[in-house]
Amino acid sequence: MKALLVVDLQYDFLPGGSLAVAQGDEIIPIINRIQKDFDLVIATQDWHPANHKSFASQHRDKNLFDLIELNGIPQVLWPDHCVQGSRGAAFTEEWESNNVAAIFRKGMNVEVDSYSGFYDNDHQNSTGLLGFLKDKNVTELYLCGLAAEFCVYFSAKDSQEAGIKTFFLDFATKPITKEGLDKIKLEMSKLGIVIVVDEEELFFN
Ligand code: VGL
Ligand code: ZN
Repeated sequence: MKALLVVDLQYDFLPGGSLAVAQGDEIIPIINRIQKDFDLVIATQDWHPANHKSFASQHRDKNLFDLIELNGIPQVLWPDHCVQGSRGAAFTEEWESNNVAAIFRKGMNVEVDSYSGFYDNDHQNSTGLLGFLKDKNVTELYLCGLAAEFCVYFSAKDSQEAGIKTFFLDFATKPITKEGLDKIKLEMSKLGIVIVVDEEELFFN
């Protein structure tokens, strides 16, 4: 089974959102088009309590995008985003998401961030995504969505490390920074993750 994992296609990561990824909206029509070619479409949703400790607003004397240590692990301090139940946390209505079979929410523990759709950043808590993929006999996972070098990358890494053949859909993701994207592409190549540059390459590799 080939599954498409659509990562965090939420208003806060799109232009106008609190943690907007530049040109993030350009991938929506691409995802709408390619998702029809998969046996299964699933999604992740960043879903934070309002007092989540990844928010700079929860720390005195800290600035946006400062790098701190949170319970022993490196943490970038983000603007408040994807607060549970807020409009910013909702999936964009431009995404045709009716055929999404399951949604895995993450980042719900105030003490630890969760970039990957599989585990919290400390790898202690699982979302159940891996068990779901195994139950569905998914052998190939294709990843798209936002942001490329955070939630898409860490999800791809966990997928590949779990023994699933993993594909990073470069044409259906956008990064927060180009430097960040270049760095993770190198990491992914080392891990054996396939980087699919063009839509035309899908299912020809
Ligand atoms: C993300 C930063 C914080 C993402 C989520 O979806 O890539 N990035 N929370
Ligand atoms: Zn987040």
